[in-house]
Amino acid sequence: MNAKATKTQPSPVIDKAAFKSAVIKHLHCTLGTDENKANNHAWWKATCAAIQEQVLEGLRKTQKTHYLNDTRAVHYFSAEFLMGRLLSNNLQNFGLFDVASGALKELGVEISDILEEEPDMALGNGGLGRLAACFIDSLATMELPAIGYGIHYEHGLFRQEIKSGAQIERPDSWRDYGNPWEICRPESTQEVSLYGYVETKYGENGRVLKEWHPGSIVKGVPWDIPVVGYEGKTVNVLRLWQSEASGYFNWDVFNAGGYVDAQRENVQAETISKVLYPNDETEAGKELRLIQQYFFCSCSLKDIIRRYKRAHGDDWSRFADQVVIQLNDTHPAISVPELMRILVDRAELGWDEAWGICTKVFAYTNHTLLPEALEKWPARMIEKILPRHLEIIYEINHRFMAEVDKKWPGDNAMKEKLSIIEEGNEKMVRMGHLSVIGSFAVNGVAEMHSRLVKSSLFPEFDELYPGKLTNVTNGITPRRWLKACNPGLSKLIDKKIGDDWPRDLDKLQGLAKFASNKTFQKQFMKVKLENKELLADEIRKSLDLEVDVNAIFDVQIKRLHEYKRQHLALLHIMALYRRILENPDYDMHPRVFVFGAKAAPGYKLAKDIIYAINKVADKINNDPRVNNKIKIAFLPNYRVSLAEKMIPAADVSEQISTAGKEASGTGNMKLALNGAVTIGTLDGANVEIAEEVGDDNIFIFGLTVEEVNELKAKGYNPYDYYYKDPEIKAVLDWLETDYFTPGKPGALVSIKQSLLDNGDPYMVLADFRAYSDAQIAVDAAYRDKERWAEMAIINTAKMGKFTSDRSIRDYVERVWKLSPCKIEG
Ligand code: RUG
Repeated sequence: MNAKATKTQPSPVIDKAAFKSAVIKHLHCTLGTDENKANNHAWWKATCAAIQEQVLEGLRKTQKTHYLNDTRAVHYFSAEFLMGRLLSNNLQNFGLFDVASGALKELGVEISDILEEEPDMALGNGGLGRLAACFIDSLATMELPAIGYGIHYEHGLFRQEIKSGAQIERPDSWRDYGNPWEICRPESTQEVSLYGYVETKYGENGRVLKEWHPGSIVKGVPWDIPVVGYEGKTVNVLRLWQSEASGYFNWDVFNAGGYVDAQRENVQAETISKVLYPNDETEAGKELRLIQQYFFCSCSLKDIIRRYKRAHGDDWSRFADQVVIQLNDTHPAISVPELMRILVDRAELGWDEAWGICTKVFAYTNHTLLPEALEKWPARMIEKILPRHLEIIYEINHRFMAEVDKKWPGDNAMKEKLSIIEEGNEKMVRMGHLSVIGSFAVNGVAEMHSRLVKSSLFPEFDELYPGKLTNVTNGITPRRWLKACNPGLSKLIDKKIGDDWPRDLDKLQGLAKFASNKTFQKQFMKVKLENKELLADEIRKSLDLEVDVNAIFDVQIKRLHEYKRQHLALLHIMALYRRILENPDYDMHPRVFVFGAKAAPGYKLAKDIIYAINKVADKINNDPRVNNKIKIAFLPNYRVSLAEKMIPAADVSEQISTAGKEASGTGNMKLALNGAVTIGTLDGANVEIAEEVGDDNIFIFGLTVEEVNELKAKGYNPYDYYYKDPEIKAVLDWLETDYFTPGKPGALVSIKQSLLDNGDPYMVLADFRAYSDAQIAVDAAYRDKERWAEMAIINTAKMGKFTSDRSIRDYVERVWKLSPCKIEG
């Protein structure tokens, strides 16, 4: 009994015949090949070019409409945009996926083969960069005027290879064969100054004028990537800046025979956008990274101002009405003094007027409470690279200190705490404080995280600026994370409740009433099984490992970090293995533990954990005594396109961070949306997922934030757990032997050391028993097929809250105050 479907799929803008001729035209005229000679790569490029015709037409109309309407727009500043692949997404959003697939079939080409040709645009590390990508998708879908601004990295996040169990980093060369989506806009090139010194002059009426004499100037060349909204009406832009030397080479040096020196200058300038820093949640502390941040912020601000001036000339009074800039983390925080510099030094506005504009333009998103991830730059480094900006930061701070003194008269400790400048051996500039002070709104990314931002990270700022700190819970785009990546489930949902859920995810609620319907359960689990078969193929191809699709697919995919506790999962797997060795009849449903994770190259313990997972996998996967009850698959090079294959196949979603450490998580939302049941701590957005799905449809375990803090306060000693729990002791001691690393005793010992001698900073041992008990409950629940199917369906049905459209709606209402702009025609 199917619900009446409301037909709201995007209607194809062209038909199959027209699409086919567009593909052939591009094969011939753009690529200079033909149907007989073309390989999959050429077919992919020709297909991209065919759809790009529609994309560019949409872009032209959108830009014209926004210009004519002089729209207020949000400018999303982010050092990372983890876009993944675009072809399938763009086809889906134009309603052309089936058209393209049919056209290609008639040409003898399988669309699934050519989709695999597209390199991922991996211009981000993880959650933060992928969030930015989901947000620009939603902004376009909701017809909101928006531009994403970032860096056109030549090399995105490193490609991970696993050699003898260990992570090896290889460069990612996503543009080696060109990127069919991007358009270079040399006419909008900007210049960025660096280094040098500041001259103080005196103007009319004794006004102090500051002139920055830069030591170096580089060019920022923009590349535009069109961002197609669902139904293809609004096409916004992601503008990424590439660095270049400002004069191709220095002709004087060249003529004097110094060609190599001249080239060196080019190389230095081009280095700025060469590589993405592969750090997630850790402070990079590198001069080049600060230059990268300034480079893209400066280019973007100048670009925004150029556009504003085209409409408003030198009248700055409307700037804050037209422009809102969202700072994605502190990475773009240097924008605050940069805008002040432009307004005060260049436009010659008074400080108060300039500050008034600035603090109406910027809003800041905080993504972490981890102290090591809160950016601080040495003042002397800023002084060297951006001497004028340091002066401006000091001035902002000086005036802010007066505000603090007004609120807490004479309280020097408070001043020290809140100051942008951290005094110590080395003076540091706290970018978080600068962002809070320079913004009109500050948000955390999940309810619990935002509460902690208020209560423990910035409590005094909350007191000083009531109402400035707020929450916007993260979200994910259902277009990519269900419709495109899980066509089986999408079609089943379309049939059951209609096909308008990709725009209005709350519609999935309509599935809840079928959760206990046997027929629907069978259909739902059949799709899951088919997806598991596809992932099993991938595991076979990638690891030469056979896995049973009737086993529980237990998936943990995220960056590797101690706080995310992949090592808790590992200890539990070792414990299961030990139970089986001790009792061959140990009763458990077969399980495939699937991992995907990259470790920052300099993060030794994270790399050791990857090594340990692979070594334990080698042993268990090949031990006949295990009788296939456990398989472990660590899939190398976790990235967006791999996530799209893993997520639809997951039965269990591992979200096991130490409570209070994961700001939100977004993988948790993607997995639940695709019918995986979460085993997780009360951390980040898990809390809200639990609220949505209800206690019966999630496995929550472990210490709460309050309990973590209490335990820490009274003195946490991991040895208490080691000596008290024989299983914990046994698995930790096992790590010291050469059982998993024959001939190399001690190869895994760093994990034991971190959990005992180093004090177990993320309380893995404290949560181990609760985790193991929750896994026993998962096992029992899975064996009741109907009960499990019901849980899985409820998870999909209750994910409406986590669409990034809702996040964007919250930003629009609470922060940006934007209006949609219809693109006609
Ligand atoms: O760790 C956080 C995730 O919890 C969150 O979901 C994501 C998006 O808000 O951002 C991640 N994050 C935090 N990435 N980098 C940082 C610190 O700079």
